This record gives sequence, C-alpha cells and structure tokens, in this order.
Amino acid sequence: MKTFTALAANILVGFSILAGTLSTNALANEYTEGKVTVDHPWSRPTPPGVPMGVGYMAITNGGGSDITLTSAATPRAENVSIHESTMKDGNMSMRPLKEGLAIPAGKTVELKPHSYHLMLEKLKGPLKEGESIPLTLTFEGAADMDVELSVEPLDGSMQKKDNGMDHSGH
Ligand SMILES: [Cu+2]
Repeated sequence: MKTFTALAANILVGFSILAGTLSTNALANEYTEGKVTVDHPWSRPTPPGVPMGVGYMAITNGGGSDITLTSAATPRAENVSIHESTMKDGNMSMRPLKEGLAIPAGKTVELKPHSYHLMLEKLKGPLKEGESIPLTLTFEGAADMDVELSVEPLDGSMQKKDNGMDHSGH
C-alpha cells in the first residue's frame, strides 16, 4: 500500500510538472518549420472601430542561406503589410518594406514595438485579449509557416501573472 501511495504521489508530481511545461510552451508558443523558428508571435488588443492591428515575433533563420519574409496573411484582416518604424526628426514614422524583411543565415530578426512589425490592415473586427489570431507567413527561401498571434494585454500583466519565477528567462 505504501508503494502504491508513493507511486500515486509520483504520478501527481509528474503531472504537475508536465502541466507546468505545457503552459510554459503555450506561452512561449514557438513554431519550427525546417530551418526557420518563429518565437512568441503576439499582438495587441484593438479598440472597436480601429482598423489596424500589429504582429510581433522573433524569426530565426537556422539555415546556411538568407531568407526573406515576403508577405503574411490572416483571415482576420484584409491585408497584412511588413513595416519598419523609425525615428525621424523626433517623430516615430513607419514605412512598408516593399522588398520584404531579410533574415540573414544564422541570425534572428525581431519584430517588436518601435521596430519591424506586421500591420494587420482593414481588420474585420477588434482583436481581443486572450485570442489567438491565425497568421500565415510566406518566405522566399523557406517554406510557408502557419503561426498564431496571441493577443496580449497592453500592460503585459497577464504575462507577468502567468510567468512565475521559474519562467523569468522568457
Ligand atoms: Cu506599421
């Protein structure tokens, strides 16, 4: 009986460790297709009536030749553009990257606030906190990838709350 109890306890511990691992992975939501890894694709909630949303992620090219993110698409918006935000004369402005976004061999390029980003244009409805937005990334030099943007709160509080001490490296 003792053995049985110990075994049950072990199983319970095992389950909670597994659950912890799963939730960490869900939060980190990393996608890999061949030599390309997309880490933590995320977006922000949009207020009703605002026609544009954003898409951020880190794209790693683990291959030996350069690739280019040439376009992206989501059923939630009529168009997705690849943009770069830059400071010009003290003002933040953005421009579309008509040639796409190059990810050199062996490098990671981050799409993040005030830098490269995806612009979800003509949204069909607001993006809501907690949603997952399907997104297809098209590359030159690599296969297309389907990922999901997790819509995270503006202040990042959900991430802090769910990301306990043990996930601080994320
Ligand atoms: Cu933009």
